[in-house]
Amino acid sequence: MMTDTAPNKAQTPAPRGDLLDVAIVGGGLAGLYALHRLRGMGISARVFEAGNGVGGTWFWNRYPGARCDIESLEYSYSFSDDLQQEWKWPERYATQPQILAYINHVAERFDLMRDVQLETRILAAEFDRSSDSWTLRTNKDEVVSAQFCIMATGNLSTPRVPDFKGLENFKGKWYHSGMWPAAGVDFSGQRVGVIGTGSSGIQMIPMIAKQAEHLFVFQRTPNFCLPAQNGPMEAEREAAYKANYPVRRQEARTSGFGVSGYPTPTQSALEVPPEERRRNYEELWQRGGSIGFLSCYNDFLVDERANDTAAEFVREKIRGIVRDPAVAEALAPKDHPIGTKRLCLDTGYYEVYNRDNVSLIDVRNAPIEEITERGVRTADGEFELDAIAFATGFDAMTGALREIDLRVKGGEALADVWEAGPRTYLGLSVAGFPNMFMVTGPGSPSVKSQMILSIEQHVDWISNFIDYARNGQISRIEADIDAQDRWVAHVNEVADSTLYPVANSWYVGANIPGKPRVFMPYVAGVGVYRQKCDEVASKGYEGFKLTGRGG
Ligand code: N01
Repeated sequence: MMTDTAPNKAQTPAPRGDLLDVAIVGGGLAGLYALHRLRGMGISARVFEAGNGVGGTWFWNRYPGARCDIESLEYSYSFSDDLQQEWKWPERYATQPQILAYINHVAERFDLMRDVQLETRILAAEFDRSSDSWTLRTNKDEVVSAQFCIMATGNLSTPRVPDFKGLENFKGKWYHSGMWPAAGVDFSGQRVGVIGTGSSGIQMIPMIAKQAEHLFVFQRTPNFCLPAQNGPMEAEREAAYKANYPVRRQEARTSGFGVSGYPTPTQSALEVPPEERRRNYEELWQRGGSIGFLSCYNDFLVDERANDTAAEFVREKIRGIVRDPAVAEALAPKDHPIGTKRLCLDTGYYEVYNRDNVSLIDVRNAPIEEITERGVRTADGEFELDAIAFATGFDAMTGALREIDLRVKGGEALADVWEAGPRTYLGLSVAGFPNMFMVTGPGSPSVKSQMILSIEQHVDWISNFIDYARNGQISRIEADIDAQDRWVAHVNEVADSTLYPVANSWYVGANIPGKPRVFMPYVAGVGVYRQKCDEVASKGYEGFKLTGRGG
């Protein structure tokens, strides 16, 4: 772990000529920490961010109800003890505005903004083997050169509106969860349609229902939701955490999902008497959050029979909450094992269907045929709407990278190399793309972990390499294709030993028509993964080809 570093008021390290040491693409949690870490090492680095503010996911996803599904005492940076001691989270689970305020505070506290270039989208990046450097081109036709490129472009940063016929004809207003207007939207007195019932839909639906005259929820696939049991931060809880932070953070780093307080389970759900198992699930339900369920039994995510004990518990809860039995049944997921799609955390989600102004519309059996001038037409008829909120997800994990024309001079673009799905070494690097690192790329725990912990791990690993390169006069690092092939095979083998690939989730790209079905995250756990990355580094960056200056 890096030690605490005061804001570096000293000079930004000067680039060598016009050449930056590192160009960082993306000004979210990953890009900002990378900048802080590298600058503290005397490396010249600059962040290029498309938005007009920093924050990444938490800058763009401003829909009503947006909130993190990991407790904030965990979902926060650990690199600065002063920061984690000083910052006060008002609730157990922070809202989007609270997290954005935290990120802006970090940017200010560590004096980061002077090296962040806002409203600058990187459109292309080309590596030249003769100079071992990248040339990046921005949307403003600027050209930037850097020895290394860190892609801190996020896993869920390419919002996707399905290709519905007729959207351009809609006379009302439409929005997407991932591109929500900063000024907010007032739905009072309106007939609103929400399309999509993943994490974003589930969070916005109860909020919009309170405002709208009528809310129509267009559901294709129901998801499992667990209650957050959110509430104001309890003083004792906060104090206990803060007193114990070093132990907590270390425990998280060696855990499965990157969250402390959930030891690796040793018991099978099938070994436990049904009443005891039920009591356990009930306790987890009352405690709130999803990590408890995901870590309760060792076969929860590997054995369908074990998994179904929890799935049925949640389905019963839904039947108990939703008064109309037909609606309850439509909301009860039966097509995938619980936890194999992102478990949603809700506040009042199922209860919302007891309101008179909310209707659940099944678009599995009667799909959306077109968006009309007046609303949404499904196979069952037309629903007149004043506004549509798309909560239809993202081109996850690969979308942002594939949108940039990334290539080695004279070579194939990354988008083409990944035509059949992403292939990486450790989720950090791609064979054939030297001096480029990804933060939480496909093939790393990424979205199956507490993201900030995984971001810090990757940034620290990359920064340590850059230091190693500087000291060892290394000008180029490139993943070995064989090492990459072995890593991809290992990632697949681990995934195939679980139930994850069974579900049609965005983890396998199933939400994007035509996207190759490849399970993208590494699910052996963050502790195991960290060990593997550390081993690679300690063996002189095994699996990478390093080239010295002039070599
Ligand atoms: O997106 P999703 P999301 N017709 O892809 C439906 C993170 N996140 O933005 O399942 C009709 O999960 C689609 O239906 P189906 C979190 O990691 C975190 O909600 O494909 N429906 C699905 O219901 C999360 O997993 C937080 O059948 C269509 C929905 O749209 C990830 O972001 C909050 C459709 C998309 O769900 C993505 O979540 C929010 C069509 N043509 C997000 N196309 C927290 O921290 C798609 N759908 C709490």
